[in-house]
Amino acid sequence: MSSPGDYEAVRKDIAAQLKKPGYDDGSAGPVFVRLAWHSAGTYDLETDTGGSNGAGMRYEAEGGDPANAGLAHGRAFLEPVKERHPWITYADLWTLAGVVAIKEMGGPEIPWQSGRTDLVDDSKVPPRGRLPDAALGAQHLRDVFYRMGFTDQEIVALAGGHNLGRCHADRSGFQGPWVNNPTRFSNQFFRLLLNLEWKLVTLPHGVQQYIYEDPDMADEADGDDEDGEKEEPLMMLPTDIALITDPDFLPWVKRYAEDKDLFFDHFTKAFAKLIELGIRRDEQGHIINTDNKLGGYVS
Ligand code: ZEM
Repeated sequence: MSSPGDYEAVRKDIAAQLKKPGYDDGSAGPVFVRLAWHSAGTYDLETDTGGSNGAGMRYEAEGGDPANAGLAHGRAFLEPVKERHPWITYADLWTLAGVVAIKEMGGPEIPWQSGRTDLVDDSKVPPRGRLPDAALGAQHLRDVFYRMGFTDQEIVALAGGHNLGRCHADRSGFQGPWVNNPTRFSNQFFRLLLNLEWKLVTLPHGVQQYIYEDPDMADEADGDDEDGEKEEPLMMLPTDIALITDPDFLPWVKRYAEDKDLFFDHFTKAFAKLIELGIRRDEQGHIINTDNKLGGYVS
């Protein structure tokens, strides 16, 4: 057990949890990033409710939201870290895990501050339905992200999170990775979004998504490449395609596709803002609204 407040020790243990042979693409990193984002993405500016403070996903009311399907894997992967550092709150652990994973996968260093507290019961978890629905379009993205206080530019930057990980048919209904190397953070998502020909397909269970099938794959009748590994088509969600069909999102996609440093800079700022939504701090960085309607009582 580390001494309370030794976040460096926690960071090291999170990093040590990333490698997961046999799970997805061999890394827990992407699901940690999604866990951090979904813990925060419930924020509603108008009522000042939701957000990463509280860690409400431990309760069925939030954890069982179909939008959070699969995130139990991420939470379970972090249990050994919580056991070694029992003084850290889940709300801090989940946000820190996202930040550490991004960095370890080649992404930027995102500023992170501690002090979130965990709800003691489910009476103050945010209502379901606040997270985005990938089957919808640009208006829906604005409805959801403006509600949190984000701009069009920040929406596009944050959507760059889809450089990482994959969709799972048994979680969201969608299937496949967005990029060739889904455990390496880069701006490839934006380049592929612009440069490949995306074809709308209906999966056997009725879900619609966009795919790109590498023409070289057609030669390999059994779908295996030379290494004998399964090739699978790259994919885009309907909401990802909305980023190139919407005239106000498209210019940001183009800029991030051209300029990785700009993308990293804007992603850093937007992600740091995301995990601080609903949290107010004093000059020393201490959270001053731990017992407001967000909940956030120390457990
Ligand atoms: Zn995602 N995301 N996301 N996202 N996301 C999925 C997976 C991942 C949307 C969405 O519906 C989905 C952001 C924004 C948005 C990640 C990061 C971030 C999946 C697949 C869906 C359906 C889930 C599954 O089947 O496991 C929508 C509509 C978004 C609105 C713009 C933001 C913001 C993110 C972080 C900055 C990541 C890393 C994954 C991959 C998770 C994994 O397990 O591999």
